Amino acid sequence: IHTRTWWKEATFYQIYPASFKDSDGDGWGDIPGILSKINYLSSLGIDVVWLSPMFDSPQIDMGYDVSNYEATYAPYGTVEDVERLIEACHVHGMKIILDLVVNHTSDQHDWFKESRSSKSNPKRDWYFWRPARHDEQGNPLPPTNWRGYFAGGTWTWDEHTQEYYLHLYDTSQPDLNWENEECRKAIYNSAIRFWLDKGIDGFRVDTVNKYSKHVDFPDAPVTDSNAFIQPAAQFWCNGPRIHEFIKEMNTTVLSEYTTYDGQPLVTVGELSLTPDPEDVLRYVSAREKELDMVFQFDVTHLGQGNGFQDKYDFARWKLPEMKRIVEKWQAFIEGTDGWTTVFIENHDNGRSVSRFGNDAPEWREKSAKMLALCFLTQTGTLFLYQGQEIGMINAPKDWSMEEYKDVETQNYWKEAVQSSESRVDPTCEERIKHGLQLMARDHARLPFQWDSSANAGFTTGKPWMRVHDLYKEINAEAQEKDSESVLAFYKRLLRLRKEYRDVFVYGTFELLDPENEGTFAFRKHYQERAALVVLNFTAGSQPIPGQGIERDMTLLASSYQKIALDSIQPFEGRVYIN
Ligand code: TEU
Repeated sequence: IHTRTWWKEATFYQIYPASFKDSDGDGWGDIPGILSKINYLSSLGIDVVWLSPMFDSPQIDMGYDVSNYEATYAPYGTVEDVERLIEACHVHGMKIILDLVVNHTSDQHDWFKESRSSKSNPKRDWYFWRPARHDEQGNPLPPTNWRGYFAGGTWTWDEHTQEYYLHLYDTSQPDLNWENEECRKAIYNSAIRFWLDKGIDGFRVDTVNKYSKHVDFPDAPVTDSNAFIQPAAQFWCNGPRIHEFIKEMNTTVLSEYTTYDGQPLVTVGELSLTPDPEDVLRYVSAREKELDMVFQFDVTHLGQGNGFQDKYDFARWKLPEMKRIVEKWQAFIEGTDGWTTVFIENHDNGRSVSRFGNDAPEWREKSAKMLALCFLTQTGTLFLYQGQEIGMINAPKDWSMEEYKDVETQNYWKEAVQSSESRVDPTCEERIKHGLQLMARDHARLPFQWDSSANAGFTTGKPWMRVHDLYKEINAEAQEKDSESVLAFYKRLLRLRKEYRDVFVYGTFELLDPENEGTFAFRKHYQERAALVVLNFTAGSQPIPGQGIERDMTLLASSYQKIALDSIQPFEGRVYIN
């Protein structure tokens, strides 16, 4: 039995500052814009706002490349604006957490500028600098053959000091050297204490399992004979000192603080590339005192190709795979002292309706409600991403690739075009385009659709990213007035999730009919209380899955107004309770 804690029952809502609400017409969302929507947030029924990076940044990776932890990106507002937002959240009974992005900084951060200035600079060792190797012909080679994220290698040559520096992400995002104690102290003071002292209630911890690398820097085995760079995550992910670092961060800094109302802070780590529950438990076991919970990405990986190189090469998946994944992480909390998270969207993924449902006009609302039923009834801490609650969908397929702004998208796209042009893989371009249309990170970054006025009411200026063509059909204002809207449905379900928290937030999970490819059904249990969730993931009517609806069950919520007893309609979802 899990002890009850505020953050287990809380619903978190992620705000992507660039795309939420612009208050001054420069085309970028901003903090005053978020403040102007505080009533919208509190009326949704959420408990915690997670604000994606609003720190100063050259925005090569949309703020996940921080150039100063103690300042804000000017178009977003000022540090005082953030203080006002913290205050406003608290006044409305909500908490607020920030992103902690400390695996790397921007190359524009003063620390890196100093580190890069000379080999003898005191901050030289705050990043990873290594000399070139040479092949048999004497040509320079990077220190390792590692492939990182964003379709590239992990080393960039620096002319000035004639060495390479390490970066798992873009070349503009050098990795901090957590092996260096002074560097860790600086991280704690600048990125963590500075904001905790301003009253935030915790952190979403970016790339939390990448701080420790194999610093002997071995080469990765060659699995792709066409390329120099090779998948190498085993050398830079979940490294030898990772648990020591996280424990230190917790005991020396985080544990000194509480939330604004005197409760323990909350931490949620981003834990990619860690599919094994035993490995995950080491991060979230309550007795280990590392993180409260982590994001685990099996669900959002559905459809992504195998491995890094093929991320956007769409791979067909079937519903039983999703069920097994859900079952795996629902079962995770049983018999352990670790907690789990529940989510289907964030700023790094395509919209769930387009990926897991159907975004055609006749099905998109149904799909959004069905997916809401699927995930809002699951055990764990619930995270929603802005726009999910109004059923926002992917960018239209007829947009050109130039509308996609994300550095990862652009790099994968370039790689695919080159591959097709050089005839190494002539169909690559078409395939990757399809994958990006479904799964690119850009889809989640389109401006929030507030109303049917110009630019969806997001900005009076020219939006940094194109607004969805369908904003007149899909927007918050219209849905506020419609008791059958996706938004109204989310609000209702969020209330029910609270009212029946025993079974929804803390209950145990039982998968029914696992092999059925059209429908998803599960039961939740908590002592005498049981809930039954039945969902149709297809555009055709299906028989009720499992053993049917038991006598003692009554309908708690349904995505259709009229239901049938022996069948479930296209993209219909229902939840029953005893
Ligand atoms: O993502 C970290 C990450 O490693 C990925 O697993 C992430 O899921 C991937 O980028 C998806 O394409 C975090 C942030 O969420 C992401 O936006 C940043 O680009 C990245 O860190 C670098 O800071």
